[in-house]
Parts: sequence; C-alpha cells; structure tokens
Amino acid sequence: MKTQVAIIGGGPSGLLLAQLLHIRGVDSILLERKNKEYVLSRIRAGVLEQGLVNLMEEAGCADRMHAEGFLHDGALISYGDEMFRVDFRKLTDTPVMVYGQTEVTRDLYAAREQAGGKMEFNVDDVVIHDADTATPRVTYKVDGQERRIDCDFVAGCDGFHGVSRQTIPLAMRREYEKVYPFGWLGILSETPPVNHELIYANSERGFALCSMRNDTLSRYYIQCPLSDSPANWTDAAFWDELKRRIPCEFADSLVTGPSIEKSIAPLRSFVTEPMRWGRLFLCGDAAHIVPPTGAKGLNTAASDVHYLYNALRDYYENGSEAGIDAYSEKALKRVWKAERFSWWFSSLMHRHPEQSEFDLAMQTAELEFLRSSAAAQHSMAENYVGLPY
Ligand code: RFL
Ligand code: PHB
Repeated sequence: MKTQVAIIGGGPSGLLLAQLLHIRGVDSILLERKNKEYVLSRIRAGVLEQGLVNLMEEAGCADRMHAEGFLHDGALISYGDEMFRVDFRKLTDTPVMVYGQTEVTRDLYAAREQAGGKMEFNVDDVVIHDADTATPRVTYKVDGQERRIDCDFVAGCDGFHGVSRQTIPLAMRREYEKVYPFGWLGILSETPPVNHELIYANSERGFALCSMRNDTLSRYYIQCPLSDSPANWTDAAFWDELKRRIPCEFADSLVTGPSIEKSIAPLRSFVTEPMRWGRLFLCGDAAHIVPPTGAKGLNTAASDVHYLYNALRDYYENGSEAGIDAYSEKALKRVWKAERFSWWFSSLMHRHPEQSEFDLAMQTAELEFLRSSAAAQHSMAENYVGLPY
C-alpha cells in the first residue's frame, strides 16, 4: 500500500492528526495495535484546553463536544482548613472544557469512519524502516500476514509504550525522566459530581481530586502508594478515604455509589529529544509524559498535532520544509513548559513519603502564597487554561 502519511497509533493524537490531514486533502493510513472498543474503554483525560477545542472544530468534530461538554470558569484548591478558588475566566478570559478523552476519541473515530479513512486494527510487529531517507516504509502483521506501507512521512502517535520512539537510534536520543513515589487510584461512578467545578485537595492524608464527566458521571482520584492495587480498595473504603481528604462541606454532601471503573495510574514526567528523526515525527505520549495533576497530557499531545499538521500542510501545499524542520524545536518548547507546570502542581499538591518538616513548611508557604497572591493565581490560571501554541 502507498500513502502520504503513515500514522502509528489510534489514540487521540493519531486520530486527530489523520482527520486534520484529511480535511486538507492529505492521505493517511492509521495503524492501531488494539481495537476501537479497547481504545474507547480507557478512562483518561477530562479537561480540554481551548487549543484542543479549536483543533476539534477545525477537524469538524466539535458539535457533540459543544452540546454535551461543560465550560468551567475556575477550580477549587484546598489544603489544611483553607480553600480558595482560582477564577480562570476572570484572570485569563478563558475557560476550560470538561469533556472526556473517551468522547473526544469516539467523535474522532466517527469522523474517520464517515470519511472512509483507512485504519487497520489489531496490528502486530510494527517496524518503521528507512525513516532517515526520503522513502520510509512501515511493515506490520495482521492475522499473521505481513503487510507494507510506503509513505512520505511516519507520525509516531503510539503512546509511551509504542515502537516509534525506540526507532530513533539511542545515540541520537536524549531522555529525561522523573518517577514520582506514588500513584493515583481513580474511580468512575454514576453519581452527580460533588461540585460544579473541580476540587484539587492537599490533605495530610494525601492528595485527592474531584472531577467529572457530566451531570451524572463523576471521576474521583486519591493519591496512593505505588505498591497499592485496586483490589485492595472496596468502593466503601475509597469513599471513606476521599471524604477524609476533601473539605467537610463537600464530604458531607458527596453522593456515593458503585464504581464502574477503578484503576491505579503511576505518575511520571518524561521527555525525549528530539521529536523528529528524518521523516519520523513523534507526537503526544510517544514523546512525553506528564503527571496528571493539571490535566496537561492530552492537551500537550494536541499542541504537537497542531505543529505537525501545519508543518505537513505547508509541505504539501507550498512545498516548504521549513515547518518540518522546525517541528521538534517548536513542539518541545511548549512541552517543557507543560512539564514544568505539571511537575510544580504535582509537587504542590501531594504528600511525599520522604517529605521533611522543612519541605512540608515550604509546601504550605507556597499554597498560602497561591491563595493570597493575584500574581501567583494569574500564573497558575495561565498555565491551567493552556499556554498559547
Ligand atoms: P495514547 O492515548 O496512549 O494512544 C496511543 C495509541 O497507540 C497504540 N499503540 C500502537 N499502535 C500500533 N502499533 C504499536 N506498536 C502501538 N503501540 C501502541 C495504543 O494502543 C494506543 O491506542 O497516546 P496519545 O494519542 O498520544 O494520547 C495521549 C493521552 O492519551 C494522554 O496524554 C492523556 O490521557 C493523559 N491524561 C490527561 N491528559 C489531559 O490532557 N487531561 C487530563 O485530564 C488527563 N487525565 C491522563 C489523565 C492520563 C491518565 N492515565 C491513566 C495515564 C488521567 C489519567 C488517569
Ligand atoms: C480527570 O477528570 O480525569 C482529570 C481532571 C483533572 C486532572 C486530571 C484528571 O488534573
């Protein structure tokens, strides 16, 4: 088979790129290791920056998001007996959109299917060949049968555990990593959210987050040891622990119910440089990971897609390689800022196993500063709603 852009990975990055390229008449084939149902069963992000909302509009996939998503103007932060609200809209004139990654992905799959986009599922043994030449190709297997795609470019949108990043020779790659000594235990429950906006809580028992997907579907997280397992937590034990970590007024009004999903996510900061090798471009989690505090993972994947899509468009429409040559540097500049914010917000909100009295006092002072300083809140809001592309 022949195509212009071979896309490895059918998560949000790969799908969004495929759909945007399609709108501009650029042909792609997308390869996904799992099937659509599996991708849609992964419960992940919930907060979208305006930049991603704009891209979904450009991709022609924003109608359901605008009808069913919720615009949030701010979020609550609690610590000790204190609680304050950061008003994103007042500080930056920009809200965030609460609409699940699952729904974003569902809308993108629907659009790709409607457009007759070429997608192959359940692919194995994906290998990217000759990415450092003008004629790259991708081989893979479906049902044990070997197939081959000849293409102009390869987009590596295959997440943290994919093959694309590993294709770049080690000698040319530099990796930066920080693994946090705790995880998030998350549940999804068919209960009304405890508050109309998100609550980020730093309690002496550890971090908690109250989030949501819609009026009747809530998403809650609590910080847990890395050694923990969802099987150790009954629903009742989860609700009890959550209530101990959030302000009383919310603990008292929290509506509990059976969980419909329960999982633990480790927290990691990771960046690989460069994000391009020859005609292979890394996009999203394939190139970088952030801890989920601050909701930057999907949003940073979206900014990569924006830069890559515009670079490829410039190549096909104007014959210019300037965008392609600038891709890695442009994307990484924004990635590092999102890494900084996610690291800062994670450090601020979690209890660390090795935290000294001094570290704790610094954390409290930082929270106190954020509560009382308009400048500090402005900085947080600017990052939370998303830095410009
Ligand atoms: P994905 O979503 O991992 O998709 C990659 C796809 O590639 C496939 N794949 C392969 N396909 C073919 N061949 C191979 N060899 C392949 N290897 C892998 C995989 O099956 C998969 O379908 O990466 P992508 O598209 O870059 O998207 C990134 C986002 O999924 C991720 O950044 C976010 O989910 C992170 N994240 C959040 N981001 C936000 O912006 N806001 C949030 O509120 C937010 N909350 C979260 C999160 C991530 C979480 N977890 C579990 C990691 C909350 C959680 C709990
Ligand atoms: C979520 O709803 O899953 C969510 C929201 C905000 C975050 C992280 C995750 O910072």
